[in-house]
Amino acid sequence: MNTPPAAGGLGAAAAMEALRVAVDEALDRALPPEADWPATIHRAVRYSLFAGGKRIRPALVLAAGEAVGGAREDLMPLACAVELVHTYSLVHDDLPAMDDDDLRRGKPTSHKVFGEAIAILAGDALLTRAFHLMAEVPEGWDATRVLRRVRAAAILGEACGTTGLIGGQVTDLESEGREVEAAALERLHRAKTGALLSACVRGGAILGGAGEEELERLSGYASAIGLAFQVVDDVLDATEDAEHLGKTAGKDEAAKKATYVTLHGLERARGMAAALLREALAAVSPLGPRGELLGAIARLVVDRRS
Ligand code: GRG
Repeated sequence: MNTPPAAGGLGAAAAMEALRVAVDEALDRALPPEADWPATIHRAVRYSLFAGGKRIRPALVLAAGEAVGGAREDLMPLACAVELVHTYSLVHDDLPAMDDDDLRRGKPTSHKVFGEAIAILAGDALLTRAFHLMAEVPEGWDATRVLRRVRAAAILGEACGTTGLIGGQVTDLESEGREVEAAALERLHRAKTGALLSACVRGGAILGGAGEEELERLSGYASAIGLAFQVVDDVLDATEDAEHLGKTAGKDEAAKKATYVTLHGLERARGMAAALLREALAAVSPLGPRGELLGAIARLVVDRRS
């Protein structure tokens, strides 16, 4: 895509990889071992969680929190919680009653491997563990740290709810086979995809102790990448194959779904993604070097191929 040149290059890639490893280790510690009773559900939860996601959402939590001076220890529970929530949404979205998909993260979907009932319960378990984890406040924390944790949990809860993920999904289901206007499509995606991405950035910033001005700046960044993420997803669905995507390709066209590509055409959709990237980069540029990782993640969102 026609995006501004990257700064940070290999340094940013190495930083992202280090975040991914740290998050995977924390997720592993946060979940019961596979063999623990009842083993089937622990296997199903771990199967989807460790199937190879890009970990963009946890990276956003850590990058936003550290940009405003937060400590990794304070940020990691939310970083894990957002990945647990995201994985739950993928497992449920793939169910026969929703998108009915066979492939996710390059592997057979949860219901194909474990059956529908266990896949539903695995999604429920992932969502429940996310908020359980947020509530596990260590002894001895002062009121400020506890309050920040509660605020971040509330932001995550709102993003999961009827005006966020769930609302977006309901609107998506109701839009199938209908004409959708550009404004309605944007609203749908700001809820379905943008709300969780925004909760990652804003929640991370709050945990890191951001002031009002920093929070507003980071919210602008979050809003731009939230929408860019979905525009790029639509472009990828129209242009990439299943091998690259790790999920079924061309589903939008097959389902006659309104997307940024069907509404605006491929080139304009690519142009929109590039403009949103510029907006995101402009929002974090006053943070200087502290905002570099956020800039790198915005590039990753727009330049990704899966
Ligand atoms: C509550 C069932 C339910 C659904 C909520 C978020 C959502 C709605 C459904 C998930 C499926 C979907 C198509 C979401 C749109 C956002 C998107 C493209 C998700 C894929 O995110 P990536 O690319 O995936 O970050 P990885 O596998 O890398 O983590």
